[in-house]
Amino acid sequence: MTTELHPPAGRSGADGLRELLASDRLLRIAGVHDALGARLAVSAGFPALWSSGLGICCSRGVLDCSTLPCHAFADAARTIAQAVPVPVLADADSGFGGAEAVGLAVHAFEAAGAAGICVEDAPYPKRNSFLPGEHPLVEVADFVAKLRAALAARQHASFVIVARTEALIGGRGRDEALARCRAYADAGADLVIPHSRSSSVEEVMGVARRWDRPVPLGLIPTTYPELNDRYRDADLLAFGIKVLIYANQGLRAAVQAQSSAFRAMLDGGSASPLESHIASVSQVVSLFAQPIAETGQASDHAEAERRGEPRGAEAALPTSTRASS
Ligand code: SPV
Ligand code: MG
Repeated sequence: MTTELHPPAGRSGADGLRELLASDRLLRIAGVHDALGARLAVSAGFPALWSSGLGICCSRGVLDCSTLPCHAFADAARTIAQAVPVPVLADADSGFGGAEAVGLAVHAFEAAGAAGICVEDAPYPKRNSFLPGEHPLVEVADFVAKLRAALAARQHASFVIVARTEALIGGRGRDEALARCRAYADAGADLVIPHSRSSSVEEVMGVARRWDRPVPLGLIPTTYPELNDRYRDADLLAFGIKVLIYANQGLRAAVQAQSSAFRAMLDGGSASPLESHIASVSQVVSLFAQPIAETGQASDHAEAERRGEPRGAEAALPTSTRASS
């Protein structure tokens, strides 16, 4: 266990994210929207975080439809980045406007300490990908112009620009999703995400199987959680898939746990049956009693990830029972 008080320069910023992207391991990123979620995810072993637009909006009681301004997303990313010594990839929706607005967003997120942003090819204002109804897209040339503006606005060349296409969400099919991924990779995106809300993993894999660019692909397996039951890490890497973003599983776990707890207390007229199922106050307080790097957990996990060693709970398993990768 390391005794360092602070992560080495670069590990938690854009250089750190680039280092993780360059490793030959699949990078798993957890979605969070505040410092508490960030601490929990990093303590569990996640080497990088996604600051989730959906989570940020839910935590403020608004719909994930460009309801909040860029600075609210950047402030949330700053809070998350300051809480943990790992890189934060910030959800920047559809860029908060046109090409000029996305340039300003890059400045805001860089200043907030994010390692990079993800911009999607929905128009502004956007609508959360899981809302029913129409999901229009901006023209490819317009989104490429936006991406170029984002790339040109960076103060540091290592700041990561991720392009996400909503083509599958909008029902445009795999051919268009693939064409858009190619156009965004060719325009200079560091990572390209074909987003899907199909319950079948085959929708995105139909795109990934035809991937023919050196730029890595990322997936957000929200509606197709069986991805890792169907494909080993090594298989995903062979298709060019380098990143999995578990964008909202933490949020959904919290919703479920809190709803059950609140109901149980009122139904039973007592908090007593809950006690053995919930964290103690001292556990909660101790989460923030010292910088997380002091515990060595986050940096140990990130280090293990880089060295290709097992992470988190997996490290506690006998070698023979660990998932192959
Ligand atoms: C988010 O976390 O806000 C995302 C991912 O964009 S999702 O909600 O799954 O579309
Ligand atoms: Mg989002």
